[in-house]
Amino acid sequence: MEITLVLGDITEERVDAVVNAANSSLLGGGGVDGAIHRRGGPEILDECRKLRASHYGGGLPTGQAVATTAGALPARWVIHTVGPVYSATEDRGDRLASCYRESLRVADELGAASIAFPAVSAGVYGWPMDDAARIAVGTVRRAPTQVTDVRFVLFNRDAYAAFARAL
Ligand code: AR6
Repeated sequence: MEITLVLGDITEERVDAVVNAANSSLLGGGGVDGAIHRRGGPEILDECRKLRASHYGGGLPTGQAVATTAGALPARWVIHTVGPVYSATEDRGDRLASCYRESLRVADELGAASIAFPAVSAGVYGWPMDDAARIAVGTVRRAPTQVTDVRFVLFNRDAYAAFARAL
């Protein structure tokens, strides 16, 4: 597996699967989630609504992942995962690691060879960037997966620097 760091907007990545830092409603939000739905168009939300009506009536649980079309994005699929909200008093690192493991497991089911991850939980959900990067890189490196091209797409220089330190 080759791991690459990219400074930029994840919606522009030409990969098989782009990972969305969603919330359990799967019905959109701000940050990466907002950008993916804006740029990918209404097909993504349509599939998300169908998932809510079928498998995930109560929402997608934290740490799990599920795929939809990528709509108008250059990618083929969006893999939605729900990161944990950061807590200073409770260690939720396992749940954050699970987002990366489960996203790669779904990517394997799809037959994806390349995947782009944002820094899950490190925006609105408040995770300190260095710790989020350490968990992301460590988990992906150890994951049993067929994916050969993993990109972490970071939105600003501080995030990029944190992932570079973690690598
Ligand atoms: N490309 C790459 N990274 C981005 C982009 C982009 N286009 N936009 C933002 N980031 P966040 P979370 C970075 O808040 O913390 C949503 O409302 C951002 O700078 O998107 O998991 C959902 O609906 C940060 O470093 O995700 C949930 O309610 C990282 O992506 C909630 O936010 C993650 O920030 C999820 O919060």
